[in-house]
Amino acid sequence: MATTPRQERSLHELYRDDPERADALAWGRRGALKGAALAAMGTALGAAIPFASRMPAGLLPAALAQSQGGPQLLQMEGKAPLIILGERPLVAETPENLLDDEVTPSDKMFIRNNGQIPDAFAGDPRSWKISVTGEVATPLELSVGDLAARFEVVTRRLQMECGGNGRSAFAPQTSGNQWGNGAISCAEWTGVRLRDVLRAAGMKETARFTGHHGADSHLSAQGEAISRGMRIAKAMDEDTLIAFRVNGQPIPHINGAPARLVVPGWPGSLSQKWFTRIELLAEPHRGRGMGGTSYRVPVRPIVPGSRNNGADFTDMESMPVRSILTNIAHGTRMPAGTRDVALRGKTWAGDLTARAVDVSIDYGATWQPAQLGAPANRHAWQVWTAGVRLPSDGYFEIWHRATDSEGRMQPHAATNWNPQGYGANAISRVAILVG
Ligand SMILES: Nc1nc2c(c(=O)[nH]1)N[C@H]1C(S)=C(S)[C@@H](COP(=O)(O)O)O[C@H]1N2
Ligand SMILES: [Mo]
Repeated sequence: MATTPRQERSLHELYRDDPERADALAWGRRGALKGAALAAMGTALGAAIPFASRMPAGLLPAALAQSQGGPQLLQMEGKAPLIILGERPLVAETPENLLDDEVTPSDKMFIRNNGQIPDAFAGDPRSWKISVTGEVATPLELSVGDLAARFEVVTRRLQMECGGNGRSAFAPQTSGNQWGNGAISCAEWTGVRLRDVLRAAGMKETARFTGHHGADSHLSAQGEAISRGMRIAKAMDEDTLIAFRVNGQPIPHINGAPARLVVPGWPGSLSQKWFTRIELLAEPHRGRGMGGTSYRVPVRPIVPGSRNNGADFTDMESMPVRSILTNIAHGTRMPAGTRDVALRGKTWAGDLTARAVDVSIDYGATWQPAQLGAPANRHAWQVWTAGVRLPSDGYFEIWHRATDSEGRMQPHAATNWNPQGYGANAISRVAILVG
């Protein structure tokens, strides 16, 4: 196998499109890396691969999975250089190595829009109005100022994670933004509890679901950009907030100012930005982004790549366990002779917590436990740290894998494939090169 750029790319493409054939070509039938393929890969990576004998068959080395040509970076006032995944609507991911702060600064919060970005509210933010309608005794219309005056104002560190986080791990590729693991933040949100507001409106017995509305319209200008809803139990969770400040400051416009819902641990799409109204419903909400295959996952697995109308799917609720490495970027080059490497990252698990994180430098043949911190409060992520010792210079992959409080572990590959790509929480692999 020659090592022209063209051939490196085709190995990359082959792994993506036909991993079995790529495997046969690169590794041979017994799973031993063929000499020529190893040489090709070594050249492509520019280094020896000390643990090559432990590389599982069928696995594209993480370094080759890096996107060609480098990402396009966001240039927006008040925002860090996030990775642009889409321009219309604007979608931008936070690289894992920008998520090293324990509390995510507002400029590093990812951006996910489904429609047009509304104009910034010109009035006093305290005069922004939110209404409560539907299955209530007294429909309410309250300003942000009223909310803050009438109800207890609380501050919590809360996860915000897109339902599609991790989507790029699915094979075959699904529709939707190809997120890595950076559609996550854990900022300090200030607001009132949604449940206090719903109770003040006099919820009826028949109120079993919510429907959320915001001020942004669809790209076509027809209807709302997105309008999702959830079971009433989540609306009554003490951590579900109507937030009007983040990290002690006004919310950035792009993240939903003057007020937004924060529904931590569940798909971010429930956390309505530019929030204007919540309705209480006897039946599941039917807004844009509900039903079919939207934010829904198979109850029984379907054939990857197959068509399905989602009729037997279930709404995605608590997000699955995940971990990120935040102090070393994918593709980092370290000086020759580096042996001890300190690792630091985050882990979270929707409504649950993580009970363990393990790390491996030999493609998962052996694992060692990381030290795991406690969450600052429920629905906040946890910090993990570990130290690994490398045997030599060369190409390594750092794998990290979290286990949730109910014993579920991140799988080796994304599971429960679904057409719109939700719930991919495969083990992450970060490539480093020493020397
Ligand atoms: N009004 C409105 N709210 C919205 C969206 C939107 O497009 N419009 N996107 C949702 C989705 S899919 C996600 S993941 C989160 C992202 O919030 P962020 O852009 O502040 O990170 O907002 C949610 N709330
Ligand atoms: Mo999302």
